[in-house]
Amino acid sequence: MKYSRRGFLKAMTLLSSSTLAAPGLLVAREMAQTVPPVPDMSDDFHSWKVTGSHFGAMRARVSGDRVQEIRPFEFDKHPTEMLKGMIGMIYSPSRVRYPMVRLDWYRKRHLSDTSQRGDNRFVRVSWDEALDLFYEELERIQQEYGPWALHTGGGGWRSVGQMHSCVNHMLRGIGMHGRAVATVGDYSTGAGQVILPYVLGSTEVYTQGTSWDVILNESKLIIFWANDPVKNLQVGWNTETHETYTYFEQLKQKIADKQIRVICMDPVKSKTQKYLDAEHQPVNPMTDVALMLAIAHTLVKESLYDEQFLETYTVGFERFLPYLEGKTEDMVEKTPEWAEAICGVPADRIRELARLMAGNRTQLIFGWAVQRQQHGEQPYWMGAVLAAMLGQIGLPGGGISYSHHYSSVGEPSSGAAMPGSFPLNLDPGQKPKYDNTDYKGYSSVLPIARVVDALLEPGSVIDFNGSKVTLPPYKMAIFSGCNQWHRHPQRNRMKEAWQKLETVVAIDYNWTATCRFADIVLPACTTFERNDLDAYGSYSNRGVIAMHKLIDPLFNSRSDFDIFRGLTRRFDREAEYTRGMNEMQWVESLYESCRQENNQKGFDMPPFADFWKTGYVLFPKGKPEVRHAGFRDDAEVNALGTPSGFIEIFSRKIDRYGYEDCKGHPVWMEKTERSHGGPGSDRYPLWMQSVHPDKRLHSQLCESEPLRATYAIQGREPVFISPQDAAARGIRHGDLVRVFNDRGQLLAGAHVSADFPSGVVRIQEGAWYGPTGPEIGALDTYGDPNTLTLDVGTSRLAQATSANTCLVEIERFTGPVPRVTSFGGPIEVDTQGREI
Ligand SMILES: Nc1nc2c(c(=O)[nH]1)N[C@H]1C(S)=C(S)[C@@H](COP(=O)(O)OP(=O)(O)OC[C@H]3O[C@@H](n4cnc5c(=O)[nH]c(N)nc54)[C@H](O)[C@@H]3O)O[C@H]1N2
Ligand SMILES: Nc1nc2c(c(=O)[nH]1)N[C@H]1C(S)=C(S)[C@@H](COP(=O)(O)OP(=O)(O)OC[C@H]3O[C@@H](n4cnc5c(=O)[nH]c(N)nc54)[C@H](O)[C@@H]3O)O[C@H]1N2
Ligand SMILES: [Mo]
Repeated sequence: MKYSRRGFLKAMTLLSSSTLAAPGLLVAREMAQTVPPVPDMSDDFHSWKVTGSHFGAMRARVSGDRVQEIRPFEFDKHPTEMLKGMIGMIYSPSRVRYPMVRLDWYRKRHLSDTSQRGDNRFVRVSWDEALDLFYEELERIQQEYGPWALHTGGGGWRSVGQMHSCVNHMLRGIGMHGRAVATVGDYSTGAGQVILPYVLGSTEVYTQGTSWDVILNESKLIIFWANDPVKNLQVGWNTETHETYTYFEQLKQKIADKQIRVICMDPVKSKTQKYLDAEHQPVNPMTDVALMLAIAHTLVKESLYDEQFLETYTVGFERFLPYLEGKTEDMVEKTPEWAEAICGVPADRIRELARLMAGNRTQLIFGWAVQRQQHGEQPYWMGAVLAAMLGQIGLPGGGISYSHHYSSVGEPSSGAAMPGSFPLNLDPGQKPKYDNTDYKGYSSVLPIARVVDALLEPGSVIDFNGSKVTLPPYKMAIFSGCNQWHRHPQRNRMKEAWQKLETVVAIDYNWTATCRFADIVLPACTTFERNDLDAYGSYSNRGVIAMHKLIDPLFNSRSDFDIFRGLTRRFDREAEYTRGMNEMQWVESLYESCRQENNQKGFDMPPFADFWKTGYVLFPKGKPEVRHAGFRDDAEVNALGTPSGFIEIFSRKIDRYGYEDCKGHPVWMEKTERSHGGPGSDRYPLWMQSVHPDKRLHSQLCESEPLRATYAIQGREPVFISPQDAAARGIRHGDLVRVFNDRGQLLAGAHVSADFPSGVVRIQEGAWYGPTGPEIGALDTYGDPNTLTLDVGTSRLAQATSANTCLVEIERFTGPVPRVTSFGGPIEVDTQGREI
């Protein structure tokens, strides 16, 4: 029964030696011979500048100080369409051109009328004046209040580049001055990364998964559960390689050849389902736990579950089984008929799914949207329980994964070291100017999705992952490398909260809504306007990519490094901040440390000058791996990081917290609002999902006019709606519509599509917020879904975002059509408020 990992690796070598790496270093030149060049390359292509991005590596032709053309890097076999938006991003009319200060703040500083925030009237100032104002505010906050009064909101999708990573610059720069309120978790996997360590012993969401080579050879059934990898693998956390698309090509073929069956569990026909021509299993939104419970119920009733696996590798099944059988708690048996009424999947089909999963080598692959909703911890926990009952965790091509749609997880790591980054912390021995650790009883760290609660309910105490958090009423906030007014739910609630802030600083290259709602706005330059380097491949460690500066910073923009040099100079910490090095010295030193480390590991890297000229170093493909194989091999030696060391179907720790919204084992819980007959659906019958955009990275590239023109409808963000729901409302494809609920209202363009079932609509996250005015409730003129979403924590456990729990109604818009206010920057005024 026991599976030996070593035995498996040997078998792999025999099976697919051609795909495995030869020992030693595959140097760039050899690699070039095995990878066909991009077909329409011009002769001088290799002399074009190289750079990296979330969207992939690219080469740029620059002449006359202008980026003329951008093409995918020659090793990228599956470049994203988004590259077509790059030039439009650099030269967008929404660039922040000059340091700007909000009119009323300019007049009255921190005593300004904060209800005017968002009216978009700004006064242009010099860099010296802007940095003086910024510095004086930091001084005032630390002297009048203390570290609890300052919030540094970072941790978003700042541009790639290890030297210029802007969040690091902000944290180190501000950190030299004083302490602040920090955040923990993120908007992506807030619920998953908290629940899974209790269940599987690691976050799972950011870990390398079973290699695609293994899955393609061993799996007979793959379930993409709430997952659209073909859409979401277009971008990566570091410079994306798009390597995993090759496996999707192979998977498509294997489906056609009937070697592998793929089912997409999703309310919507996803891009992945359509690309692969896979089976679609529609499921009502937010009801996956009910479906999984009924599958588990069938496994028990038909004796299809792996008792021996549960016995050997898990704890707590005996506490879960009575719930499943309706003998405890709600006293409801979780039969397929019970589930059908909730999730909409016919009972017989549920039984069929259970038999299919138990009868085949089954790989469950979850996406993340399903945990970005109320009780988002539950589907992840229940997924793990289901996988444990199937008994295939740790087998090649079996078990469960929560990361295969992200940053080319599944392409094994080369094992090479990647370059480090500009430090975000102070150096050892360095102290902030205000070395004050007195937070006056408030928590110094907030769960990230609760940062707005802190402003609206200051001083209140909330539960979080077994501890208590006292919300600090911070007075000043600094945002860099994130777009808070895109990523956080419920705009009108944010508007109310922002009125409590005395001072807001935003640093960005784009005039986002976060800038519009700030007081001091500082223009960063884009990643194309500075020199840097990046990891090529976030998990595959495929290589190191040079990021050549293409053009000088446009307008009055500066690199984040230069911005914080200027700030730290104001309190005599510039030399400590920079360690006395300039941009290129930093880039070279990050490269050289990486080179030294790799030399010790047996990976050769050329001297810096050669690397900079060639533009890249590539490493060979890594060895395939199987997630949890070591644990399966020997559960004692390779115990999981859970309290028991085993998979926890029942968690005594969570049970002891006593949270009614996250109990000791996974359970089905009704949501505060839910479509398809759930609460609130009589007033607002449509579930709005705000998934990740196909042609943007969140709000990035929304400003790119050529790209936006490919999907906008009447200049607005599309709202996807089923033909039935559209017809019932007299809406036709291309109509301007108003989408609304009690939380807000927006204009969007109707995109009628049969990919959507009745009761489900979609507005992709990241559409730029553009209200008609600063007042609460104002109509959003472009279509930011977070105008409508709900800002509550997933549960007391994770306190993560619940953006995908959201009901709306839609109607044809017939009134006078307001212009879109989202793009094009501020209204520049003089100090008297006269428009310039
Ligand atoms: N409704 C809904 N909301 C969601 C989600 C959802 O699914 N539904 N998803 C959530 C998720 S998973 C995430 S990760 C978040 C993403 O939220 P964010 O990470 O905040 O989103 P981005 O739009 O990528 O914002 C990055 C900002 O950094 C700026 N920037 C880029 N490079 C630089 C630089 O070099 N210097 C400076 N100073 N600024 C720079 C960009 O211009 C942009 O404004 O959104 C969350 N919000
Ligand atoms: N193109 C592109 N790719 C990206 C990003 C981007 O902005 N653009 N962002 C990156 C980031 S930061 C992140 S966090 C990831 C996000 O990765 P995810 O959160 O996994 O992605 P989403 O696109 O929001 O949703 C994936 C699928 O979940 C389905 N879904 C939603 N709710 C439910 C439900 O209740 N039940 C079921 N069964 N299915 C449901 C949706 O219909 C969709 O097909 O993507 C990354 N990749
Ligand atoms: Mo994310």
